[in-house]
Amino acid sequence: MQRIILHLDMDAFFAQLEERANPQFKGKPVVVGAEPKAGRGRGVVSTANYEARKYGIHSALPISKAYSLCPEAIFLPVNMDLYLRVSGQIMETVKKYSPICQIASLDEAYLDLSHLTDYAQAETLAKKLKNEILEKQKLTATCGIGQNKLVAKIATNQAKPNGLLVVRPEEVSDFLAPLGIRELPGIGPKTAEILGRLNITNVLQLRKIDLVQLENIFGKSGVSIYQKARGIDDSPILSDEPVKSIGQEHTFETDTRDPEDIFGAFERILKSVHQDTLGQGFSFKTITVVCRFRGFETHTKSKTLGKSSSDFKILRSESTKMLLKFLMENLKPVRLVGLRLSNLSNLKLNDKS
Ligand code: TTP
Ligand code: MG
Repeated sequence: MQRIILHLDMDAFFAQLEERANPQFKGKPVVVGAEPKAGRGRGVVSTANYEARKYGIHSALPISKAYSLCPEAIFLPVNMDLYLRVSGQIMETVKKYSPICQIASLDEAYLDLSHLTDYAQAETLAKKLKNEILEKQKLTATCGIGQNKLVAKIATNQAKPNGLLVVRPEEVSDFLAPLGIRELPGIGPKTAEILGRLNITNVLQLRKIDLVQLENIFGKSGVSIYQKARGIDDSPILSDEPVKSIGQEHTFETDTRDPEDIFGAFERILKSVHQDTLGQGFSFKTITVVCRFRGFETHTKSKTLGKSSSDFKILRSESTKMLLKFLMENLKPVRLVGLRLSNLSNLKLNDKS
C-alpha cells in the first residue's frame, strides 16, 4: 500500500524561541548554548539561528570555536523550561492533523497521512499545519512529505528553513541521487570517511556499490546503507513513543585529574539522574558512562544489568567502576563526565531493586 508520511521540524528551535521573546535579536546572529566566556567557555553550541550559521556556527560546535567565528553574536544560555513548554504546545497542534503521530524529539514529529488519497492533499494539509503553528506560536517550521520517514525527513532537511517539500514516489530516485552521502540520516563521519576512500561522496555513486560489497565493508549495517541510498524505509510511525533514556553531563571549568573534582561532579550527576528517572516513574536496565578527555577524545561504556533496577547503590557501584576504568586506561585530563540510563521500564510501586 502507498504510504504518505509527513515530517515536521521547527527551524532553529531554541534560537527561534529566544528571538520571539526578544524581538530586538531579529536579524542578528544568535547562539544558544554554553557560556562563551570571551572564548574560554568549555561547553558546546545547542543551536544557532540561520544568521549565525552563515559564520559556520552549528549545533555541537565547541562554544569557544563559535565565539572565535563570530564574537559579536548574541550568546544565550539554554532555557529548557521554556523550550519544553512550547514544544508541548506545538505537539498538541501537530497531533490534531493525524491520529498516527510520532513525536521524534522536542521539535520534530512524523505524521502518517496514508488515509489521504494523494500527495496534493497532503501538501494542502502541511500548509495548514505550518500556518496554524505560525499563527498560534509565531514560529516557523519546515515540512517534508514522502513515501516513508526517511524520504520525508530528508525532504525537510532540504527545504529548511520555513519550507515545504513534497517528494512523490516517482521522484525519489532523482531527488536523492545528487545529495551528499552525509545527507542520509545515519550516515555519520566514520561511514562517510570509509566511503570517501572509495571516491563515493554522493548518493548516485553510493548506488553503484552492490549489497554484497556493502555488507563486506560494513557488516550488518550494509543493508541499511543500501536501502537508504534507494529511499527504502519500512519503519512504522510509532505513536506516543516512550522516553528512551535519561541522562546528564558535566563539563569541567578546566580539564582535571583531581579525583575530588571528578567524583564530586559524578556523584551529583548520579543523584540527579537517579532522581529524574524514578521521578518519571522508570526503572533502568542499562547504564552508560561517558568520559571525554582533553582533545575531545570521548569514550563510552555500558553495562546492562540482569534485571531492571531502581537501586541507587547498584547504579553508583556499576557506573563508578566504568568511570574508574576510563581513568585507569587513559591518563589525560578529563574534560567531561556523563551518565545515561536506558532500557527503561515502568517502575512498579514497592519495586525496590
Ligand atoms: P534540530 O532540529 O536538529 O536543530 P534546530 O531546530 O536548531 O535547527 P534546524 O532544525 O532548523 O536545522 O534540533 C532541535 C533543537 O535541539 C535545537 O534547537 C537545539 C537542540 N539541540 C541540541 O541541544 N544539541 C544538538 O546537538 C542538536 C542537534 C540540537
Ligand atoms: Mg529543528
